[in-house]
Amino acid sequence: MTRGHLLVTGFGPFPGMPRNPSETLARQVGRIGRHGIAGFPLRTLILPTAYAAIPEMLKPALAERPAAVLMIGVAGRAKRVRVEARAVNRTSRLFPDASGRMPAKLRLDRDGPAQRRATIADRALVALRRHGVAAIPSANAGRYLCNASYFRALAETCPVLFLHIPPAKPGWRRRIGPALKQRDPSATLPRAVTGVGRLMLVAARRRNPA
Ligand code: PCA
Repeated sequence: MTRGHLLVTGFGPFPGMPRNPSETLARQVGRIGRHGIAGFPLRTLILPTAYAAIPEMLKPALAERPAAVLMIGVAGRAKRVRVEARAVNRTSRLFPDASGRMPAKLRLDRDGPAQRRATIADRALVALRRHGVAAIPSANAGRYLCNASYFRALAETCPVLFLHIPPAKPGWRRRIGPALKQRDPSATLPRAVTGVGRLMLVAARRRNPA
């Protein structure tokens, strides 16, 4: 039996977002963790922003039994990194996906619960802030692909968390002391998110000692 891995997901472009910074960030985290994090290997998956990607790509990736799943998406109007505490069993028929399709139904899963909650959001918020990122808690991941993917991933028993990032960089930086200021600011967010991955893996190991 494998001990699992950290699955880090980002999204590709979608209408109104020709370049998705969540893809860049997921790849940066992948590079930082290329030799493993907390003894676990890391896998990066960039999902097309399309409803079909959930059964075709996310579901098979979850079937590989990751030890933890860290998901990243962009929120067009966010000024801060948002730690998403839950996903709802809802979608919207207002916004077509990257393939021009709308979801078939307003409920994501006919037999699923109204919402699914993350167990690790509070700790992740603390870790991000400690790394110099002005993150805020959120209970609304939207009604689009991020919420839909998160809702599916939260059906797994391992730690799962979704981070929404702002499209532009400056907003996520905290007002920080001189020591942190000396660091390369563009490295702050990838390092902080890698730190969240680490704490998820530690939590996974505690839940499920090998
Ligand atoms: N953001 C969108 C989908 C893909 C992404 O990066 C969302 O918030 O649903």
